[in-house]
Amino acid sequence: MSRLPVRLTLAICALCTTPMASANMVINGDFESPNAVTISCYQNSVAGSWTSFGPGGNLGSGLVESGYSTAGLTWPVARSGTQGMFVNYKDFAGTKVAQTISLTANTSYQLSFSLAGINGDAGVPSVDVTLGNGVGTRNFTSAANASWSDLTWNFTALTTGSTILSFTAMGGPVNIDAVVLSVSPVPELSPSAMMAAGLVVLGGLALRRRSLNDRVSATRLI
Ligand SMILES: [Ca+2]
Repeated sequence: MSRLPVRLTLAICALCTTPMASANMVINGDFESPNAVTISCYQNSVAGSWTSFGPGGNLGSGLVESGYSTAGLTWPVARSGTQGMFVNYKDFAGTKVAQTISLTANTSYQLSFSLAGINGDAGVPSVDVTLGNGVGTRNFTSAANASWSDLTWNFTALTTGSTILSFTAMGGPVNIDAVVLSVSPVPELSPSAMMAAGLVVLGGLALRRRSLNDRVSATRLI
């Protein structure tokens, strides 16, 4: 086969692949349940499948309604839906939110979430995201205000089993929303691309066969 058809085949494959959809492995990743309207912020309790931790009272972490405001502090408008998760200062030891998930060895995942601070608080929002199964911890920061940063972490699990996904405050108070954990997209060849690639390969084979025939004919003439 000539080299040109091979390159064309690869180009078509690259252009026509489509990523496979993968479900969100995190339950209640947008923190919309339970309803936070009547509890505002500073909850230190189980929220859906998330568990929020902290010393208690108004020093903990928990669901916060969109745009909640008090004492000169204004929380961000929710990145998704009408509420998010608030995790207080690192000085309030153990303030974090966590959920148990399952990972599979040698599988690549993508974690995405949004991070913001609070208008009126100068603390830098910093959060450690931690996973077991050989993944480890990665730190993320956002601007010291209520503007959301959309963040992504691509990683590969080394072992199989359940582990805890946690977000721990490492600086100023943080807000988290729109958490999505999914298996990394795997390119999948679409039917039309497979047909186009097949035609290119067949064309290349036909060209090669004709070239060989021409050479054989030329040899006989000599
Ligand atoms: Ca939300």
